[in-house]
Amino acid sequence: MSAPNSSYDPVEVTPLHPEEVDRMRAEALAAITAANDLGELKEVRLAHAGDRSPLALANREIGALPPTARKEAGQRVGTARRDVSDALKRREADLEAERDARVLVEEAVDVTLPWDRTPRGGRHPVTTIADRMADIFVGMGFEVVEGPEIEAEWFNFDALNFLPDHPARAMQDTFYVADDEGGESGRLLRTHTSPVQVRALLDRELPVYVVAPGKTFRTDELDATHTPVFHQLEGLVVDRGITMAHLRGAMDAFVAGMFGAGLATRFRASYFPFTEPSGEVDMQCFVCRGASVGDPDAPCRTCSSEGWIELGGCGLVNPRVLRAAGVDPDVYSGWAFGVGVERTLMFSQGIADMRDMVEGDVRFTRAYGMEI
Ligand code: FA5
Repeated sequence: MSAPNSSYDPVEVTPLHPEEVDRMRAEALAAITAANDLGELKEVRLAHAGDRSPLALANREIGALPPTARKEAGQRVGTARRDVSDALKRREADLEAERDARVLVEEAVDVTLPWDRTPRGGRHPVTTIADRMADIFVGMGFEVVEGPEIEAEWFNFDALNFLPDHPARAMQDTFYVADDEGGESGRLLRTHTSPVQVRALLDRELPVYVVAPGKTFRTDELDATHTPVFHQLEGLVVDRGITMAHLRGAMDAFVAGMFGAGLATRFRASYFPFTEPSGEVDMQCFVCRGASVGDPDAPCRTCSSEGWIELGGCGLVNPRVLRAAGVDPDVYSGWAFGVGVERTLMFSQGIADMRDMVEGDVRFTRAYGMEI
């Protein structure tokens, strides 16, 4: 029978030897202090506090000791492991604080730097004013319609009562579109927005209340008051019992909407093949309100001291146009007008030269703001 193993000495288990535990603890604390960043600290944690670390392995040996020796060895290893764990926490907090301070400096944003080196674009003032002009009619219940820029000659001229050899065709110098062999194609770049009148009448039920903004083309030379590519706003009403009085009322509302209340309008006789009678509509000058007329001491640049500004052409829709669009002129009548958008922008903003509008220099456009 063997005697109880009462002479077992725990210090003989090498990893639990006090100096050995102190050495492991000291090594761990030195490694923690030497870790320069959170990445290194992670490795140190694995090596000195992980499941396979010397102190964790020593801890496992405690179970092999006799019960009387376990307490002391357990306290020794436990204290060493707690010291290492506390040191890890402190070092981690320090390294995190260092990292945060560094990030604040390295990733600082200089809010005084220019935020966008590419200047923002904006809508061209011609587009903006065309929208504003059309919006006044939208406010009165009109619909905005469009037509093609490459148009059939029939819509641009024939349906609008421009007879084939009538000199009126020469009133609007035309870009014709050639067919594949260079011959006549029957198509052209529309010289005005009036062909949209006929398209609108053919496309929809009566009554018709429409405005048609759009691009138009004429073989005019580019100069201070002309451009070969420009814009017009067309207006058309066809309903029962429409008279010149309705046209006048619409023009008054348009002028009030664009330039403010209280400005008079006037009609002057004119000629367009597609309206009868035809007129030019003028508005009272919104700058001098007529005060500059005959007063050499107070000249007005906006109206050239004439007191009136020409808006565009207008009239009652010629019954021939109504017939071409399948509308019975004995039942229906209508009015139409056409205004130049560039000209409206010129006089409303005091622009002296139309070339500024087409040359694409952003310094011109920018002056009108970045309305989008
Ligand atoms: C016409 O084009 C008619 N269709 C207007 C009309 C519509 C009359 C409906 C009656 C009823 P006119 O050729 O006058 O008309 O041109 C109208 C406006 O377009 C002119 O007042 C002018 O402001 C503008 N315009 C004409 N040619 C040019 C051009 N080359 N450059 C810039 N604007 C132009």
